[in-house]
Amino acid sequence: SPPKQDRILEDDAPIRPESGDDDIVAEIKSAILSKIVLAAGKDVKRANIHDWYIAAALTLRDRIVYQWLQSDRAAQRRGDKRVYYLSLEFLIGRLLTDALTNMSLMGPFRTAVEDLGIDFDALRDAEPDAALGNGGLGRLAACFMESMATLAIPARGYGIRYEHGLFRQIVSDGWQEEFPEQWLLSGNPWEFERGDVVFDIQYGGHLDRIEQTDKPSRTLWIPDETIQAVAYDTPIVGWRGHHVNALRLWSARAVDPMRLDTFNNGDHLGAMSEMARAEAISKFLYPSDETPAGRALRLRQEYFFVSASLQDILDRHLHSDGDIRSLPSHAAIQLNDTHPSLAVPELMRLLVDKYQIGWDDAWDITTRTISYTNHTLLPEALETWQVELFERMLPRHLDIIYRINVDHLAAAEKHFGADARSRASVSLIDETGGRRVRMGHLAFVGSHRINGVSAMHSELMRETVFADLNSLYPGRITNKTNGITFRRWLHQCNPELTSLLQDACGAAVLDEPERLRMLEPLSDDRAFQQRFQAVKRANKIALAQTIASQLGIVVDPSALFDVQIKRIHEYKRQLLNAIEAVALYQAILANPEGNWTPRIKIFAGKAAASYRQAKLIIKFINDIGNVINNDPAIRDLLKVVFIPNYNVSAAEIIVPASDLSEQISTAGMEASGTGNMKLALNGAITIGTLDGANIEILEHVGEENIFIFGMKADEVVQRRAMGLDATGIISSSPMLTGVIEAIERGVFSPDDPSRFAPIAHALRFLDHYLVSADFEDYYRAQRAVDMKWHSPEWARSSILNVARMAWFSSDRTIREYAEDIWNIPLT
Ligand code: B1H
Repeated sequence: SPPKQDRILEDDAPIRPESGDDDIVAEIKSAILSKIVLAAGKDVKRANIHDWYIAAALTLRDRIVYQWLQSDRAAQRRGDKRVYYLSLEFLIGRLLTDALTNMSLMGPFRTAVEDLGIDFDALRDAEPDAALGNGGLGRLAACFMESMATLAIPARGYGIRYEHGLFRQIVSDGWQEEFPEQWLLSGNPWEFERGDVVFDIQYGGHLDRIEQTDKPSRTLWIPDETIQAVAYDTPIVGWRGHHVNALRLWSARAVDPMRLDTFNNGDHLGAMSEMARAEAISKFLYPSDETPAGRALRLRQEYFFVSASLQDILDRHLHSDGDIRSLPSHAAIQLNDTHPSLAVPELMRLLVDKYQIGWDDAWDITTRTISYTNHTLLPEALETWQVELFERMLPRHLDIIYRINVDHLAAAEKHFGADARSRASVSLIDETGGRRVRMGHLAFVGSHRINGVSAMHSELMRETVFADLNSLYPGRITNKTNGITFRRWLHQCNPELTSLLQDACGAAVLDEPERLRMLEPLSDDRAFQQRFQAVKRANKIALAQTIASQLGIVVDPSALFDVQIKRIHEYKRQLLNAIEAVALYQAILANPEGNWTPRIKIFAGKAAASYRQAKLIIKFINDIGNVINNDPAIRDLLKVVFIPNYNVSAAEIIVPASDLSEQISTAGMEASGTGNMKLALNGAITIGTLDGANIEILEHVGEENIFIFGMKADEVVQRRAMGLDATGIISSSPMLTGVIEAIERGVFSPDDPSRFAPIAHALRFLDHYLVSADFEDYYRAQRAVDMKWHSPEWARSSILNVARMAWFSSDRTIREYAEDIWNIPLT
């Protein structure tokens, strides 16, 4: 019976009305049917698969909402400290299966849906991916949101509700083409539009100084443009459904047309273009991974979501506490890379200009509240903004940054003395070649903790990009090695393996991943190995079917599935993998009777639309595939497959079906990697360099259970110092010579023999990523892979990888953030 009307507003009134129906399947069925009729306004007889998906999602959402409000009420009552995770990217993928597993409702929903005569898998596939991110950085934010909910940390994610997520990749004649992505086209059943949570965001204009007698002068910002941010909330359910947090995404819109002068002046067309300019802010995710776009619209996006989020955080804090100064005890703001660095001057602006707090107190509040995660040290990836652009768009913020810099440089002068080089290197303004605001420095100075994402990366932060800042503020840099949520990357994507693990380690393995250790004694057990391999084989058959239906290529599930899935980037060295395929192809042709290991090389990943060399590498992979796959002399010993439109949902199919995980970045360049963790957790053995979290994977799985090759980070630095020419290396490697000459002869591009000249040229003369330099050692490691594949050692190592990956759970990562950065006690 529903709660009585007079109790409904009381504090301890139940949130969820009691249901009299015990038969949960029947209840779900009838709820889904009424959603089709009442929410979609459709006759059940006319409903299509998408309608059924929406109805199922809304039915599930109803149940989540009760948990959600309960979680919020409890945190409110306890006065808990909250985490605010600011990120321009949340690469969530689909939510239905995620929410179903975490609500422990997968079984009943599947039954209910199939009882209604609907194919559950088709219904699940009707959900579009929420692709609001580029790659690892965005996916990490999604894993963290799930882990924070699982650990019942009161947290909120803040980002942008992009109308178009990451572009859809179509491969046409081997070339990547980009098409707009339309995830919102048929409605989004997960979100709640908060028409009452709207903030003004202002840009441009000028500053007025107000001199005050016996008080410091005040600065007034008179902006010349106002737009609005509207909140949309999506619930994020933790494991077992105990706790639910919100992801709050902002959508941009023009202010009420009544407030537009242009409209009132009768300039309706002008008003329209003003509205379009406002709405442009949340239209597109910038598709550049690692290389900041550097466009004015990007800076507008950054300020838009930072300002809306901070206004929201301060409103909420004041509402519940009443004292703005207690912010650091109630809020931890985590900046996901430098993209939200404007949080530092924006928080200062709100505290000083709006709440009239003195500068020094405001600075203390700011630095105790904010912390920053760095995700890359690549020089081209470090975000900076031209001072002129900054000043035009955000004059007050530039003014505040200058003021922060004054105190900061004074401290630097005290610390470094007359050393001008050190002072210039820590300044928030880069003065070398046009003045630019350094967003990484800004985030560093405004934070009490700065973290890297793997042990090696954090160490390189201390030694390279942030060396001087580290000496000025020692102890601020800490390491938080990335993790992945096991709910999505094991339980949901690999249910067969999960039930085998439950058999072997007990059902509690779902809650305590450390129990995976119990697999160790089973790793030599022939019967267990066979069950383990049967699961892998079933997953490979499923992937083979996807490949056959998408690409018309037949692959043998008993071949070794060799997988490289990630954004296409020169430093990730898909090219090294591809030229190894060419070398292998030539070796098989030269010795057809050799004892070759049948291999399927599987590639997937998107290239930034403007990244020419990366797009050429995609074409190269497709073209060598065309030649190799269709050469009868190869007799299916080697195939090269490029799966288009890599996204979270594709990963969920590929990861469980992989035997070999390619993690072959140039040492020192991949901050962490997280795909490496997903693949190892699902039993793929890594072939990799000593880079990022590969090093920690090696430490956990042991050197007999991973294939390590290539130059180490310090050797890379030394080698580059000797020049980028690889002529000597190539002449001492007949195999590499053969590969490059075949590329140059147009063996893989007979219709356009010079197509891959830029690739051959880079291999010969511009070996910045050490593809040529590492080739021989990589080829050697790959032959060790072949050897092991034919022995029982493969199954053993594969099982031991699963057994030893528990530490890479993002629950562990989040616990470390909570303890060392957020100061949030965990029960
Ligand atoms: C990572 C990025 C990134 N590092 C700029 N940096 C972007 C930088 O749109 N932009 O301007 C977008 C993304 N992404 C990745 O973060 C690292 O390369 C991985 O090694 C790491 O695992 C991941 C998560 O920490």
